[in-house]
Amino acid sequence: MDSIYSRFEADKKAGKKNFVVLIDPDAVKTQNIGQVVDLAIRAKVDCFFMGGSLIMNDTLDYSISQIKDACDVPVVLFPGSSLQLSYRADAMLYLSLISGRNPDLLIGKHVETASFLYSSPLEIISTGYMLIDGGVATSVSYMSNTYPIPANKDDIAVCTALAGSLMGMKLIYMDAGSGAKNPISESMIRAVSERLKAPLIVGGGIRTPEKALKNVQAGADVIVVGNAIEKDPELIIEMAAAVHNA
Ligand code: 1GP
Repeated sequence: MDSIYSRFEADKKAGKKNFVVLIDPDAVKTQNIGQVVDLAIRAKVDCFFMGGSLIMNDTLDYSISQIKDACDVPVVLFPGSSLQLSYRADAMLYLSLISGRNPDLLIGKHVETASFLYSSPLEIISTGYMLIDGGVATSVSYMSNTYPIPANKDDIAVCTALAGSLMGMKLIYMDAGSGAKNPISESMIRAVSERLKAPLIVGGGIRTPEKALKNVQAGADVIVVGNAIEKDPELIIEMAAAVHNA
């Protein structure tokens, strides 16, 4: 199997856009995960991301197994903390919170987990994670003890993404945070994507296929949606079509 990263990279070169469904492991027991997986297969969803800013239950392995038993769609850990580790996943976004100035999330947690991850079977994908102000205080901002980049400061977003790339991060993930009131503007996505060579992931507060389409037209390579799909799983079909047909 191609690595997840090489797929993102090849798809970016080919102009093919990816659609990712974010699953909160806490929600898997309450949500109808069978329905989500069926819809994801029909919609040809490219990946599942799995994680959350704060997980209340020890259901990560269980949640990943539910998906892996039902389909071949890759599962990528999107960890909100170093407790969110499971070898049942295919890969892990190795996140550095480069929009923030919390040293723990720039190097501290990485040192703590390095020995486990270095010899793990997971594909570890170095990812510059940028939190962008989405109009409300988000769990990720509170839990990470960092300020997001102001929503109208495209220049700061561009320089942060380029700095992450120069430091060797393979992916850049711009996130307004789960349930953001305002998703990231097309202007900011365009400004970053025009300069950045690495694949650009965009998420946070995307509620409609129209916004997903505008984001990929502005240069996002990968669109991530969690909340809206949790509320209405049928949206997967239209969202994925909007992204894939862009
Ligand atoms: C959050 O980017 C993801 O980290 C998805 O956000 O849940 O608002 O879609 P939503």
